[in-house]
This record gives sequence, C-alpha cells and structure tokens, in this order.
Amino acid sequence: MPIPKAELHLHIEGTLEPELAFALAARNGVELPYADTGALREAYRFEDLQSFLNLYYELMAVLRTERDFDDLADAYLARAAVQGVRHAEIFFDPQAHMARGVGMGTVVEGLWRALGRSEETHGVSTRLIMCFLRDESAESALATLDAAKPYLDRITGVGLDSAEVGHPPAKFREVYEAAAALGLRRVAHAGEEGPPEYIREALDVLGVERIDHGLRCMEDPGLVERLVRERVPLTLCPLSNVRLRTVDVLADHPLPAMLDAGLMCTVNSDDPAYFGGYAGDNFDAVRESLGLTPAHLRTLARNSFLAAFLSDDEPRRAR
Ligand code: ES4
Ligand code: ZN
Repeated sequence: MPIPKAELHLHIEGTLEPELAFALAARNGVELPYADTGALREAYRFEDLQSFLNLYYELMAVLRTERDFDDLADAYLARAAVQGVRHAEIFFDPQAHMARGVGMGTVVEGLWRALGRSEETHGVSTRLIMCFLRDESAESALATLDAAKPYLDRITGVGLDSAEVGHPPAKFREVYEAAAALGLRRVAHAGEEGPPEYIREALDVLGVERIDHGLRCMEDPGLVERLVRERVPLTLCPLSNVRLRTVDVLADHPLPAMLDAGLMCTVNSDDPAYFGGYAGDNFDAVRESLGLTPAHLRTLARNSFLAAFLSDDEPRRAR
C-alpha cells in the first residue's frame, strides 16, 4: 500500500500521456507531427525547462472541448489514486488554451466535471490553482484573472509558471494583489532555474504561501534559515529536476540536505506524463536513490497535508 499523500505541484496539461494525446487528436481532427506514440515518446529528451515547454505547449493543441479536459483530469485522478494520492491541488494554464481559442469556461467546466466527482469515484479531494504564464505580460495575467471571475467558486488560488529566468516575480505584483483581494490563495514557481532572489521576491512581493520547486534556495544560507523559520512549504519535484537537468542524477538531489536543514519539503510530480512518474513514483525514486528512511517518507507525506489548502480559512502565513 502506497503511503497516503497530497499532491501539491501538478500541471494538469503535464498529465497528457501520448496515448490520450493521439486519441484526442483523432477525436478532434488535429494533426500531430509525430507518427505514433513511440515517436512522440522519443521527443521526451529535454535539455532544460524551455525545451520541455516547447513540447508541452505543442501537444496541448489536442485539448479542445469540455469533454477533453474531463477525460484528461479523470485519467490523472485515477492514476494518482492508485499511487496513494488522497488530495490533489491541480494547476492549469488558461492562457495557453485561450491563445488557441479555447475559452476559460471550457477549461474550468471541463476540469470541474472530473474534479466534482473525484471524491466519489477516486477517493481524491481536489483544488484548482490557476497559473499565469510568467513569459507573458502582466496585462495578460490581469485579463486572465478577469476572465476567471465567473468561476471563482471553483478556483482556490493562483500560481505562476512557464519560463522562469528573465521573468522575476515582481513583474506580477499587481495581479497577485488583485488575486489576494478576491480571496485567492497564492503560490508561485521560484528557484527552479531562477536565482534564490526570485524566491525572496515571491514571498515579499507576491505574498505567496508556498514556493513551487524552491530548489535553488540551497545557494543562500540566509534564505534557507528564513524558509525554515517561517515554515514555508516547498513543493519539490525530483524526477522533473532530473529530466530538465536541474540536477545531473537523482542521487545528487539536495532533498536529504533540505530535510536535514529543517525545510518543509514535499515531493510531487510536476508533469508526470513527461518526466517519468506520478507522485508515488517520485516517492519510490527518492527512497531508492537518496536512501530516505521511513521516517523521512512519513515527514514528506505529513508535510503534504499540512501544506495543502484543505481548509478555507484565512491564509496560514499572512503577509
Ligand atoms: C512547468 Cl516544470 C515547469 N516549470 C515551470 N512551468 C511549468 N509548466 C509546466 N511545467
Ligand atoms: Zn511546475
């Protein structure tokens, strides 16, 4: 029996397995530039975050209807449940869909069809977190927040993803202020490829409650001390870090050092269809490659529930 856990860093578009991508392409009359699922899997060799993002955005072309988003989310929830996930906080990227003429309503209502029945069908509770693409403008992010206003009963929080370097968190100060005023919880990717300074900025300027990745905090002892003191959860994604070459091999991953430093680490899957595994696979991989003890694994699982947005109370870590 896999250990019960919450998944806090999961891009729903990154759960699009090659088989489903081809099935949706056929259903929607979309042509994919790959002969078959085998040829597509061959393309899953990434140099860095950007080389992955190029494929991630390309494959999204097959997602067009509410039913597509329902099928995508339902397939993820079924796989997550088998791996011990009891609660999933799911990122989605509306700008990537709206740019293709797929409306906010199609995305949210489609995802909600699967999420709304997930506790019953899969035993997994869920939250939705809407991400802004940081390589798009702040104005575009504000327009996206505006487009989400009819759906705020279904959206728990906002996040920030896509190409990190050159797009510091402070660019989104205004949109995060507006999101907070709407009662939305706040997270942001920071310190995946970007410098430790981006982690500080996400906390100080955007008022985030969790940092997605946060790996590069380890370069800045003062920042580590602060993250420990303030018990800021970090949503780490070990298999993602290997596939995107943030770490060379899993055995070099700083997770053990981060746990020893007292950081509130969680283990997550990021884009499991692309990075070689779902949440349970990430737990198995760090246990095997990093020699984590059963006590470490219990800490990681407990942290995942502590860091989850499970209560609708005021943010735990107010600005
Ligand atoms: C992402 Cl691994 C990663 N980093 C930043 N943005 C993303 N969107 C989907 N996966
Ligand atoms: Zn991510």
